Amino acid sequence: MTRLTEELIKDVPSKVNSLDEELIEKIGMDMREFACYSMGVKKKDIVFEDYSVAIVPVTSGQGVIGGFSASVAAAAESLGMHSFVTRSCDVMGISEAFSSAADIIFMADDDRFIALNTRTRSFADNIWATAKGYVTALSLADGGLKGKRVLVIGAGRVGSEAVRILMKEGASVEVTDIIPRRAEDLQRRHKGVKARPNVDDAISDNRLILNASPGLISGKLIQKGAVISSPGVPYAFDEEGEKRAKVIIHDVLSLGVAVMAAASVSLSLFNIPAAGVVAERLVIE
Ligand code: 2YC
Repeated sequence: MTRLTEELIKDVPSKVNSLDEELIEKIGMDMREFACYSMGVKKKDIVFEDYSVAIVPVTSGQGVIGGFSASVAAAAESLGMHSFVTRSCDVMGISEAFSSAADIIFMADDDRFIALNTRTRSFADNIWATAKGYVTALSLADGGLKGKRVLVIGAGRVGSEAVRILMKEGASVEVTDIIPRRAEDLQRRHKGVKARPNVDDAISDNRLILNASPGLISGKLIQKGAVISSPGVPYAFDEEGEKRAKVIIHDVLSLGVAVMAAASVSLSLFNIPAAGVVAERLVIE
């Protein structure tokens, strides 16, 4: 997944509310309801207001991204959770989160971004949550995906997870990547998945698209009436693409965070101790 930058996320806190309106228009529900729906629970099942959330800045590797913790906090807050960014980073920050009795702790290093439930020890992973969220959004935007052909652009961690989830939804999946071998690997791993060596042809041939790539996509390739769910960062579409597509669902961080929040909470509802939701395979520690 693309490493976020301060520039890419600078508008997240101010856009969380307009994102709600956008979601209602595109998929018929706000972020809070969508987060519950993506986890298969009813909006009333999760009282987000009951949860306190700590975000711990992590300085390892390439270090802290300016605004990242504040953006995650704003996304959690917009669901109704009570969130705060710890004053300290790293282990000191984790101890601060625990001594503040946070129910959920969000933290990200360069490789993984998780939401850890301190009560049930369950956790949700951002790669899985992003794939799950954007597949769910695509399904809602087009009235279900069973038996429909869907193109996944980008065979990276989110794209690969999206292929697996789409297969479970009963979609017939094509995958394309600028490195053809990565798409072929997924074709080998998932029976029935079709690798498309030519990215442009694959895009022109498909009305339903899940774009999990960091590349820009020429609008001339987009089918009229295309339904596109696009976690890919930075935003991939030009004016022509926006004119041709029926709907494009995209945001930089909030949707994945919302699904992580619902996952880290709802697993405790199912009372599965010490379980992590990594790509829907419950990892029993
Ligand atoms: O500010 C901090 O605490 C940094 N350690 C955060 C680093 C996040 C790196 N990951 C990403 O930029 C993206 C995220 C959207 C999730 C996965 N990759």
